[in-house]
Amino acid sequence: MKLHMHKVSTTCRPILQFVAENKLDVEMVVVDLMTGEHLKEPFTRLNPNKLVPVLEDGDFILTESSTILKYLAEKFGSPAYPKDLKQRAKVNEVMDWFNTTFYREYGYHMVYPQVYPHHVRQPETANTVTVDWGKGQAGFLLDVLDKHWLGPRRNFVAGDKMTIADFFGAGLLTCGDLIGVNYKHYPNTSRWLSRMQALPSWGAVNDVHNGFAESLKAKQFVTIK
Ligand SMILES: N[C@@H](CCC(=O)N[C@@H](CS)C(=O)NCC(=O)O)C(=O)O
Repeated sequence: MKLHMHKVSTTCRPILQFVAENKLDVEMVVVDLMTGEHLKEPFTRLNPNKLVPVLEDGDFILTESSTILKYLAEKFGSPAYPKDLKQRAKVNEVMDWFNTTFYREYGYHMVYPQVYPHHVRQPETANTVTVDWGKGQAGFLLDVLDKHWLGPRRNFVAGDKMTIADFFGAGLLTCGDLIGVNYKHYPNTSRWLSRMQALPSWGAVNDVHNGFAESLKAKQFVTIK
């Protein structure tokens, strides 16, 4: 089984983390996003969307990070994707929330238009409006994460046990590192994220991402602190 990926990618990091923590037998194939390897063949035959990650399991090809996590967890029989119908539905619920509601505003409207040239809207005023909109929505959604999905007593986003929703959510949330987001006003989120960052493989999985965040530190961003 192969995972086509890049370590800087927000949507690859949760899968890399899950694979590393569970020592799964998955070969990593780097797709060089910096040279545009994902924009041309042969990669585009695997994913015409021109996006990583892509999982290759024999002749079975799977895209979409959330789906890949579920597939791997199921394939390797991980308790991090509970079999119980209702528990599994709760994991799916929070993963969908992270993937659509949260990530759209936080990643695509606030973080990426400030960091990645191909996400910058033109003219400049359109970018400003997008980022301001994203920041407003993201502030509200961080509050939902902090008070609703987590709250003062919950250790993990779908209950008392760590699930693939935590791997997914922590990866998506930390794209905010690129613009210096901190969670001072979100104590439950801080507590949860520290728990995820204490995973033995966190440092190795996130080294490229952390290096990128470090390289952006001197820049001024619209952020949440
Ligand atoms: N919905 C997709 C999104 C994948 C995605 O956005 N991948 C980014 C990296 S985080 C990518 O490949 N970007 C390449 C580009 O923007 O040119 C998923 O969850 O897998």
